[in-house]
Amino acid sequence: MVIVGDDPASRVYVNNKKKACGELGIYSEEYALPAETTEAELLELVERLNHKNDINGILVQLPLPKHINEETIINAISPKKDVDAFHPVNVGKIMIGNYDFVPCTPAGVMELIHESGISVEGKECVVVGRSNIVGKPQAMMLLHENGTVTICHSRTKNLAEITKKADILVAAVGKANFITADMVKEGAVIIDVGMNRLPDKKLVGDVDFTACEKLAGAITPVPGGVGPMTIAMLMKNTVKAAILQNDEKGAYV
Ligand code: L34
Repeated sequence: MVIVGDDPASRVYVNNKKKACGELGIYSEEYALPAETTEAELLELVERLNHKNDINGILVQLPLPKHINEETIINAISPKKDVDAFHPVNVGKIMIGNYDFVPCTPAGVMELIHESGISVEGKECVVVGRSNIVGKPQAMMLLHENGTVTICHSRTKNLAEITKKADILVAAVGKANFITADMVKEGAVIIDVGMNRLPDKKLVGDVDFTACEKLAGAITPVPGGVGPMTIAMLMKNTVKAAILQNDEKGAYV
């Protein structure tokens, strides 16, 4: 795990990831670099980790400081060690539907859906948000399970009209209380990917939980919903990376 700078939210997430590794018996190293770290220095570290034999997975926590180009860094991570599934090679595989690494947050959402006994097939699925980390891969994963998928974003007209049709609604916007009860169909499955810190330090998602809970068929809370699932999926990818890399060396047959 590589963390650059001192964003308090990133600190919490990385600590949670470290803790999960410890609980599962996965060896982990943390590289906490100062905010002034240059892109060249970070690239050098990534390159070193690419070649480090006792490391099977590399995760560079986002966001990075503004002077570092995130795409440049992601492109430098070996696709075989890319446990976030952010490298273009892995993103491409997700698009095709034949992939080694699941994108952690969208996969966590899918796991919640499956574990709740909900089928995606033929459902109206609406994803609000089109980020490379969540919105886009989320839409793909719902599509692979035969959902009818709509992606909404900041330029979408008549947003509420579209979200109101959703059987499965995934909110990944980054704005507290963005999804209100009047935007939701009765009985809908509402999955809240948002992670917003209010001025009073309270952590909330993108969904007005109290109001939407009354309507929803199923709903995820924040905290204690998608966040911990993201970490669980990261652990899954890390184990997979280790198995694949050991396979290559002929250790597993
Ligand atoms: N490279 N950067 C990279 N990979 C990722 O997968 C992430 N993400 C997102 C931000 N940047 C990243 C995460 O890890 C978001 N994210 C993440 C991970 C864990 C939690 C939240 C976001 C989490 O543990 N949430 C807890 C509460 C945490 C708190 O108290 O602040 C929860 O219960 O939702």
